[in-house]
Amino acid sequence: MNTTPTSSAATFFDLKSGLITGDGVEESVKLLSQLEGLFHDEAAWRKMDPETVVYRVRFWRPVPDGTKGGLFWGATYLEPGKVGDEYFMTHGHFHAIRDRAEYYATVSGTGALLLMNEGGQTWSQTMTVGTVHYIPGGIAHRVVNTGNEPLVFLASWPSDAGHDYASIRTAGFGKRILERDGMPCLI
Ligand code: M6P
Ligand code: ZN
Repeated sequence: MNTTPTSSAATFFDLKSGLITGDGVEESVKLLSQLEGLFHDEAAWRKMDPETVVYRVRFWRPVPDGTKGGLFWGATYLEPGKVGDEYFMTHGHFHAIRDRAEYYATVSGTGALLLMNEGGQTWSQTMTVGTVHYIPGGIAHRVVNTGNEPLVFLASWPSDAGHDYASIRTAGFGKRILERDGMPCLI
C-alpha cells in the first residue's frame, strides 16, 4: 500500500465557483462528440456542434491512480443545455472495483443525480446548492443539469475505484431525465 502524497502542497477550492486550483490539479474536458450514443435522440445529437463542451472535471490525485487506501477529489462543471428533450449530463459510470463508494456535493446550479444498481433499477436525487450525496458501492452514477446555469459539484472517491464506462455504453441507465412541458421528468 502506498498512500504517501506525491506533494505536500495544499490545493484550493473557491467556495462560490467551486474552482479547484493548485499544484498537481488536472483537468479533463468532455465534448458532445465524446458522448456518442448516450442521448436518446441521436438525430438531435448529430445536428449539434460536436465540439460543444458539455462538462469539465478538475481533479487532484495526490497518490497514483490505483493506489489502495487513498482518496481523490475533484469538481465537475456541467454546462446547461439539451440534446433534443434530454438535458446535458455526465457520461456516468460504475466503479471498476465495484464496492467502492463516493461522495458528491453540490456547489451551484440545479440538477439530478441518477443512480442505478447492477440490475438496472434506476432512481434519482435532486441536486441543489449544498446537497450532499452518498453513492454506495455497486451503484452507477450520472449527473444531469436541469437548470439554466452550470451545475457544479464536488466529488471524492477512492484512488483505486477506477471507472467502468463500458457497461453504461452498452446498457445505459434504466431511466432518463427528459423535459416534459418545460419541466424535468424521470422517464
Ligand atoms: C465526478 C467524479 C469523477 C468523474 C466525473 C465525471 O467528478 O465521479 O470520477 O470522472 O464526475 O463523470 P464521468 O466520469 O461519468 O464522466
Ligand atoms: Zn464515481
